[in-house]
Amino acid sequence: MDYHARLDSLRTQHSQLIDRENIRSLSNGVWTRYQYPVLTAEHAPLYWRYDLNPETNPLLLERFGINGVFNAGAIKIDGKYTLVARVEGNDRKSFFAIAQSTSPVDGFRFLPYPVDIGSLGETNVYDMRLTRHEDGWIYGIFCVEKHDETAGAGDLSSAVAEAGVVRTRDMEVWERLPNIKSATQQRNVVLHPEFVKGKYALYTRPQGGFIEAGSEGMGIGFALVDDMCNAVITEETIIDGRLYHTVKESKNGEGPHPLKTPQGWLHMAHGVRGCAAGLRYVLYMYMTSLADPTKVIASPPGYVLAPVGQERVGDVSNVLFTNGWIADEDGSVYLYYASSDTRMHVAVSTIDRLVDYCMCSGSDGLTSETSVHRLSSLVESNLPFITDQDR
Ligand code: BGC
Ligand code: BMA
Repeated sequence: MDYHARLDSLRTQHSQLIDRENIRSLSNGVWTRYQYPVLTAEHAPLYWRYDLNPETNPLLLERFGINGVFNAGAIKIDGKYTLVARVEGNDRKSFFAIAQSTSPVDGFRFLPYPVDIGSLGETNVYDMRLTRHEDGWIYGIFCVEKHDETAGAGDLSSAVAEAGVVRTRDMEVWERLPNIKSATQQRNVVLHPEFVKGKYALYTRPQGGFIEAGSEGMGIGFALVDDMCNAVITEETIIDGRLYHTVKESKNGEGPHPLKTPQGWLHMAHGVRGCAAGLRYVLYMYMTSLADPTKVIASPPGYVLAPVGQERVGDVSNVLFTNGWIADEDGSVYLYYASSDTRMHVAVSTIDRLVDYCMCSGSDGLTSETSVHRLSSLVESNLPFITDQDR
């Protein structure tokens, strides 16, 4: 195929992908998934992946390969559903790029340039949580990672993770603030949208090592800091701990910032357990009190979403991860979640459904026996409603 024929065909495929209408699919009543991913590597503009000059690229070869588009922060701004995606090149380095649509479920298109947040000497950045704070700024907190210089010679995988911070008012001009200072490594740090006791409040995830939670990594923490321009974590309270034989046995981390409801703050998080296939990441929910955001008031058992179908397979298989959701004016909530470190999906719910799910699903009894009791009492209370068709 010559240059022009190949370019025509690439352009057609790209616009068909972006213009494809999404369709509602699987639902557990709590979340309804949409069938097609909302962002993939193939959504990247052709002018990112190719040098389009026929003189310098006569064979029309890819010059900047995109490995995956995932773990996006989300915000609605000027009526546009806006995702700040983690875009990872074939070279394993990731960066942030903004994709927007006037629809919450399809039509996402990348802005021409990636976000330039500068550098404080890190090797890699990823997983931005966006928070429109009551101080008037939109903050982005993300993970910055670099090699652990104290690692032994030849150990190239020990790394150090910290929380990086940027802020913006318009999603165009970004101001890089100093990384958050903490005695432990940190990933999955999220800014709470309101002041708490007059301070900025952070959800944290202290960890002993880069991968292992270690004795410091007992779960999702909560910390108050005076200043986001020089944030220092001094005291952390673990609000949602890791537990033996649960979906968050190995690790857990806050997803996007919690949503305020009359009944409490609604949280979405990821839980990780180890198994023969490696780490398995699923999504779970909980609620905290409006009066005391460190107090968990609802904690339904297990996950609310886990990888299904094609979601199970990708660059890092068996992973669902989220760091973005949008609560719309009409009470709908759009969850932007990634599967297997490869692509972004959307699922929809409503505030009412999510509160009902959290408040009315009971809690994890932590043993097989309690599961038997919980199920048996459900069957018993269902007896008057069971018809022949159900048997
Ligand atoms: C990867 C992340 C991953 C982390 C821990 C990093 O190097 O970029 O995607 O979450 O390691 O496994
Ligand atoms: C990490 C996260 C994500 C990633 C996940 C699975 O710990 O921070 O970036 O999606 O592992 O690889």
